[in-house]
Amino acid sequence: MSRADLTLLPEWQALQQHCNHLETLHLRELFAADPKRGERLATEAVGLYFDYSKQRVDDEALRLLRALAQARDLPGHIAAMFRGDKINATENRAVLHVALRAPRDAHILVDGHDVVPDVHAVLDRMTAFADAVRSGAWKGHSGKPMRNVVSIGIGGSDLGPVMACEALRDYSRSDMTFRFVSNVDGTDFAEAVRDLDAAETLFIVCSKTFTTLETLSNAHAARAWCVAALGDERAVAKHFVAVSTAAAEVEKFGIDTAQMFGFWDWVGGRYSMDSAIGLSTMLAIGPEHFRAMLAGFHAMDEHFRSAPFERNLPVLMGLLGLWNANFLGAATVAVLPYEQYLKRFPAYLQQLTMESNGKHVTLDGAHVDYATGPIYWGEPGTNGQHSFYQLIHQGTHLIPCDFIGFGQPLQPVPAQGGGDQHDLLIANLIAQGEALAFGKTAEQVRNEGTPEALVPHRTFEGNRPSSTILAERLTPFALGTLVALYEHSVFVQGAIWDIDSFDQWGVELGKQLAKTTIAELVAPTEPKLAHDSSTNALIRRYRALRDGKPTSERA
Ligand code: G6Q
Repeated sequence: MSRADLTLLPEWQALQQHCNHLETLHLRELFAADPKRGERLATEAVGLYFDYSKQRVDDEALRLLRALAQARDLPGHIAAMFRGDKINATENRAVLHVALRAPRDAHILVDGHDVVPDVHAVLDRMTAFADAVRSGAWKGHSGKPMRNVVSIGIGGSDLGPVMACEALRDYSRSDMTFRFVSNVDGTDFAEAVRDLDAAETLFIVCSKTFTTLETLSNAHAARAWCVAALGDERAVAKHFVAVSTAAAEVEKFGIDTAQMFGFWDWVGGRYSMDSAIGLSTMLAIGPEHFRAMLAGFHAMDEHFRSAPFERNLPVLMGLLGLWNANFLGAATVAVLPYEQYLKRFPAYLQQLTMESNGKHVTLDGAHVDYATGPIYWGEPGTNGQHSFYQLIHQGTHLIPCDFIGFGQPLQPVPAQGGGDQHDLLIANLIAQGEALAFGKTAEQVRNEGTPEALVPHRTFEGNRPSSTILAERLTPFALGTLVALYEHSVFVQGAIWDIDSFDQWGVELGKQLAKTTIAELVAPTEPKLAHDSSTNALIRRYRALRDGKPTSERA
């Protein structure tokens, strides 16, 4: 049987049959039949409590999902990743973000070479640099210490550090400013530096390839801004460092490779926040907190590698996501952190999950006949409750939710009438999961005295699945565990779907397409256009709008 024949596996077919049965049952019935369900279908590891009792599964569904994982040799896939096998087949690369957080005494071989000492050598250089900048020992061209850090990068070279710097702001140097520039829209750069003094500003140019259009454009803009303000080309040496795998390109740009922090082709962009790409995070929170974050990642790695599937968090989360996507037909997942510091977490997860598992062919190129990666989106609670939750509660789409919350606030604020506002926050988290699962029957609504005409409008069907993740406090360690949980759950799904979760040909396409179009936009006279009629007209219209041509002359 080819690996493409996932849906022909007996385990898959048994799941399908069992799903037909489970679809007749409401979460109300599942909870009523098992008073201990809420505790039984919950597990805890490395400081994360994971409650999946409000997912529409029973013991048999869970057993069959684990059997499916075995049938697809998930243990073999996990071992292959940790061993450094080239599991990113289309790019012929190992996938070893787990090596980025391996302890100093670990050994992980890529082509016979132990990469762990290389990882720690870079971490040590980052530490020395971060200490120098944070202590003021690193001086700018005019002798001033650095108070502003601007990280330039995009996609995987941006989203992780942006998310981590926001998530760990409470652990950051409040006397330093951290900004991020990603978009090729000049507004992004202009707004990021508007109020900064170039003499106190350090730029970190982050690009694995160092050829990405957006990043190079912004890096050139930054260099011009810095040199113009400081009046000397030589200022670049003190105000620019690079993070890249491409030393030659870094040199070509004009940054001395002595000021380059390296990483390796076995680190995927969206899995790189704990490589040197995280230099801005380390500058913000300091080397010790950064290493605590890595320890959190590593703790989850070890859990993933060794815990039995029954209580393996990434395996459970991955399997439940697959169940929702493939059997219950859910096309999306809402990620709802009840923690303001995690406001960029859904955006970060969008890349992690959708770039990894947004694939339509198997590893050997066959078209899949099952859904792959769902659409991830979300906003922090409680804000979302006042906008899109309506659709989750009463709309026609099934939207499984991940609720994320913490026991202790980082910013305690007394609530009116006693307690802390944090209690109010978490009360909302808990109540939302309950309402989604159990809803409100027409009878309950009637008993509240609701006029008959309004009963259907005020009835909530419930049976909307969700998981809840609770941890004690949002620490660097906890953030590491949380990110690694999602990284590995994406891996679990990719392994079962038999797709390459580590390539991104769709991104490469974008990088190519704009190159042709830009030439047509900037040509002094309109070039001969050979696109479809819509694309041709848009190019003409843009040129006319840009050049302020009168309406009559517009295409
Ligand atoms: C991530 C993707 C993509 C990449 C960016 C930036 O997995 O490959 O988001 O990170 O396109 O690429 P560079 O780091 O090479 O500039």
